[in-house]
Amino acid sequence: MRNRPILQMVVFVVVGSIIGIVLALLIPWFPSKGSVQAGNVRTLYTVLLIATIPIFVLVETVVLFSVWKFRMRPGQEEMDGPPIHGNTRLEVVWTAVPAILIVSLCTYAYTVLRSNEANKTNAMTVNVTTRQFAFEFSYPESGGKQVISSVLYLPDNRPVVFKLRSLDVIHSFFVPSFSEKLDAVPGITTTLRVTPNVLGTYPVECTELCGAGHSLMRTAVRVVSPTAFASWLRAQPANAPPPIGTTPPTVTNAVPGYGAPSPGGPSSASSASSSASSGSTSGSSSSSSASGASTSAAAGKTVFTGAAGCSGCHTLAAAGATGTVGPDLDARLKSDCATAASKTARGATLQQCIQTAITKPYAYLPTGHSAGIMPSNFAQRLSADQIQALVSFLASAAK
Ligand code: HEC
Ligand SMILES: [Cu+2]
Repeated sequence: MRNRPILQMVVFVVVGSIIGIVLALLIPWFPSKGSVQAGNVRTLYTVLLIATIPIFVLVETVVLFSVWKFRMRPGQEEMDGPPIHGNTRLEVVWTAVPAILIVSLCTYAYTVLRSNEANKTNAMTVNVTTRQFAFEFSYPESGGKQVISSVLYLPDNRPVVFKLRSLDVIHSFFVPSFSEKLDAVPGITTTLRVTPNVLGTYPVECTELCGAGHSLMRTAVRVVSPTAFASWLRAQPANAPPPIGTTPPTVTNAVPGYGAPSPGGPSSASSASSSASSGSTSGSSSSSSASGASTSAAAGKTVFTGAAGCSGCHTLAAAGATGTVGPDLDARLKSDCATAASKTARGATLQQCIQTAITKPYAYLPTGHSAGIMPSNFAQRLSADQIQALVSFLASAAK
């Protein structure tokens, strides 16, 4: 009866594995399923659970059995264990079996990854622009108009290619129900592919600690029928102002890595401009023409209406700008700059005031406006000449 303990262990392992697998499959590990990719990931996890639980139960059973069976009994304190050298057959088995298991699980996981990341035909591109602390979605394929939304709308059963960009720090775009997640990294464009296949509304979260407002960086994705999506897209205003708190799309043209790669390097924001048209002059050409005061003001208008995105947020008749996010520069710039508090914080002359307002926007906050909305990095993003041109342009345009 030398084999009795082994038999008992085998029974124990089989029964324990079955109970363990049933329990593990009963646990709802994942949020509701919303995409083709999520289905693949879920199947992968089920296979992993079924493969790993018996191994766990086997190892623990042998460990506990040995601890119990070979424990030291009274009177054995001085005794040594039996001199065992090894067991070649056992060693071959416990090396080969795990090796085969790991190689096959890795191969399977790799095929799932490949299929989830595969290029699908008929895919729709959606640009995801992240910044502290919001997501902005824009739809380049919306019939020639610029559609921007703070809620992500997607048609059911259509592959989507997300192009992720960041305007400031690293963020991470995560829709738990899609089982897909990717970082948005300043300076580069990252690509994520998802095919939503269940109608519904799911949370979108930033999963990279990106600053004080990180926990608020959330929005929703609404997967709707293709016809509902088409009519939503049609109903969106063309060239609408961006959702409050997000940077207008024209600004993103000046962000390195945004849009089509441009040979002129990060600061040349000439490509990928849709609404800005000729306005998005590259840094070099506008600065070379900015010599005299009047040409400088003209260059300033170009910067104002172009890639810097000023006109998306400010109203200014001289530039044909009608933005309403920031102060109306026609109505307020002169009087705001004339207040004592502004003179202290931004400098006494109108020129100094404008210069400071552009390079250190929150040094003084005009009544009714708060910090954190006007981008604070124009001093780095624009050349000194471009800022000078903006200052002359605004000083001459302010009424
Ligand atoms: C995302 C929206 C946004 C963009 C883009 C933007 N601004 Fe502003 N701007 C604001 C807000 C909000 C304020 C008021 C609060 C503050 O000063 O930060 C402001 C304030 C100003 C002021 C001071 C106005 C006053 O009445 O005191 C000036 C001047 C100004 N912006 C110029 C510009 C220029 C030039 C650009 C482009 C290079 C620009 N802004 C881009 C939102 C924006
Ligand atoms: Cu974030």
